[in-house]
Amino acid sequence: MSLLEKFERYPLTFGPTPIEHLPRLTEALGGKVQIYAKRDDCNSGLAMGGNKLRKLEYIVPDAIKSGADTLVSIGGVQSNHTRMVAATAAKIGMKCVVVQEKWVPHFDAVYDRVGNILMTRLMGADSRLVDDGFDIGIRQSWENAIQSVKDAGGVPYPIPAGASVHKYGALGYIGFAEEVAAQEKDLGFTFDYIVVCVVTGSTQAGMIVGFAAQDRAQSVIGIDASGTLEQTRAQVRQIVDNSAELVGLGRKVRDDEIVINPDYAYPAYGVPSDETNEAIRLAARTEAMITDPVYEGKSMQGMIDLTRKGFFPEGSRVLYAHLGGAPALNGYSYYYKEG
Ligand code: 5PA
Repeated sequence: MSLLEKFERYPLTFGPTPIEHLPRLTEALGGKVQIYAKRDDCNSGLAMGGNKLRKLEYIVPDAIKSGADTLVSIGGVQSNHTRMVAATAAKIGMKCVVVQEKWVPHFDAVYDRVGNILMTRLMGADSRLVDDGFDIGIRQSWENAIQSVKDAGGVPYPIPAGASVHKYGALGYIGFAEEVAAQEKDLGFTFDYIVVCVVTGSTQAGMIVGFAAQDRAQSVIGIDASGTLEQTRAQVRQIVDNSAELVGLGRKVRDDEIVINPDYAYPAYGVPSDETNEAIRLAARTEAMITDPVYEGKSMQGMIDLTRKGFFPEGSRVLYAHLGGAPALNGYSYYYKEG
């Protein structure tokens, strides 16, 4: 039985996302560990999709019920999340205000004109650039934006960074775990590990709760891309606890079931290392699978490095959760001018 039965879902995605084998990447990494990807990056027709839509599907019914007319959220200049909130607002006929903070010390000339922010503006969102730096917590700039909607006579519906500390923020990725289990039945095998990028936390937290119900939460390997490990870990812990309670998991998730690897977040949030860029190139050249320098490139780097190091025992099947994010590449064109 699904843990999500009692929750309303407003469809924004195509439905279950495909799982595909990545034979050329598998081969390039030595062939001893079979690499697969679950393509949440291809999950919707709304503005190129991605992980936030899975989360937002469980938030929209509450937003509609609240009588709000404006979704208000926050992220960095090249936030995928704010793009997805803008897309959702357009789709459900609400207005949208998004605060875009300077989370990344990055100076490509068109960084604030292309990719995510371009699409966000195109979909009619009121995108407000502010100077504050990176922080996954609750932000004054977001609270000011919520107040500004009220001052103008509107009814805001607040969605925190990455939709993570929202009460329903992790439900979508509890659904992901159930979806994987159903797909495994058809495939005739189970995955030994799931690799996922973690920053604001509700993607991995949802997976942990969902896979805890299948007693295999510790097979979810979070690859930190925040560079603020303690804060991210504490936020994952809190979302896991709240969500486990909300869905009636029936037990407390143990600390050892929350696995976050900090080794690939360097040099900083939003800045790719040479190794990140090599990982992005390898996935692109073997599988035409496009990953970004902020999130998925780092989890790709982590998966590649862990495979090469022998972290996954021979014969393991590893599922890379591809959460989207490719539009941000446009803001990083200087890195890839020669491929
Ligand atoms: C993001 C997040 P969580 O924030 O749920 O941990 O997910 C990390 C993540 N992959 C992984 C992609 C493509 C992401 O966009 N993005 C944020 C954004 O503002 O876009 C919330 C930070």
